[in-house]
Amino acid sequence: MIDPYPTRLPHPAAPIARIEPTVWGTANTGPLDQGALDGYSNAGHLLQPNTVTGARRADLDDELRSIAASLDTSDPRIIREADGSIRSIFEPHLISAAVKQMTELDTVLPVAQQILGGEVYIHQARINYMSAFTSTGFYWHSDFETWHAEDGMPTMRAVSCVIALTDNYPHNGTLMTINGTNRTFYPCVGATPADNHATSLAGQTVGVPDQETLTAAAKQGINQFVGPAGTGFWFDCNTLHGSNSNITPFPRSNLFLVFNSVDNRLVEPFAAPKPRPPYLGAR
Ligand code: 6CS
Ligand code: FE
Repeated sequence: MIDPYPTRLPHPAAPIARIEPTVWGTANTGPLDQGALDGYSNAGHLLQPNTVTGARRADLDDELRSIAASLDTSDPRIIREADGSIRSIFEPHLISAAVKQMTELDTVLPVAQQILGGEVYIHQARINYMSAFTSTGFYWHSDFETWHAEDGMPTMRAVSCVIALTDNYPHNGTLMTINGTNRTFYPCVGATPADNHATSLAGQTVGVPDQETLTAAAKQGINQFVGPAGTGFWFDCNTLHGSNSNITPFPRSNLFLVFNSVDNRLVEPFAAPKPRPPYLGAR
């Protein structure tokens, strides 16, 4: 298969204009109206208040603690900060029935199907805990760049649905996206080390855009995901995003559900020695 988005190169390469649409469906194939679809296509993200409400929203806090407690401390799906606190847990939808139900809400699954233009499956799911006081952020990156290089995701036909599990403020490690970056692929320099995910999930150094690229891209504006627990936030697989550290007393825990089109199934990695484990890229 010809690689449309070469990355992890030995030398810098020019940005590549996105080949595929950002929105694959239409206004009459799901709950989002034309304005919402156009906004998502232009900005690369879309805020959806009240994605999880009522009783389901109320028991989210309990779920956060019970998921962590239900795993063996050496479970590879638990990613820890340097101080040992939990940074992320992968596959929460296979661990918790409450999280599994969120993947099927009317405010979630039909939106993913509409954006991706058909049947979808969960490529990856995780809870980023962004604990109080000492949690560290995520440097700027495109998820698709990693999923293409390390998981073998062929094209840009995937979307992340973020559900705030705690209140997201501007000051507690908020998720930031750079407007419009869904429409440009930024090749990165540096080959993928073997078993890169053993370190990349606690601090990504490979597959990050250079500062010249970020300076130019940021001129389009940096958006912060802010909202109470239960708020939803959709962003395209290729949208550049990152988050600051959280030194406040308020944890910023978010559930990330990554939907991939069934017509975009993973093949061999485009720039890595071998595929990553299924809890990072479902096969
Ligand atoms: O490597 C990955 O798949 C993960 N890394 C980041 C920083 N975002 C997407 C995903 O969780
Ligand atoms: Fe990411």
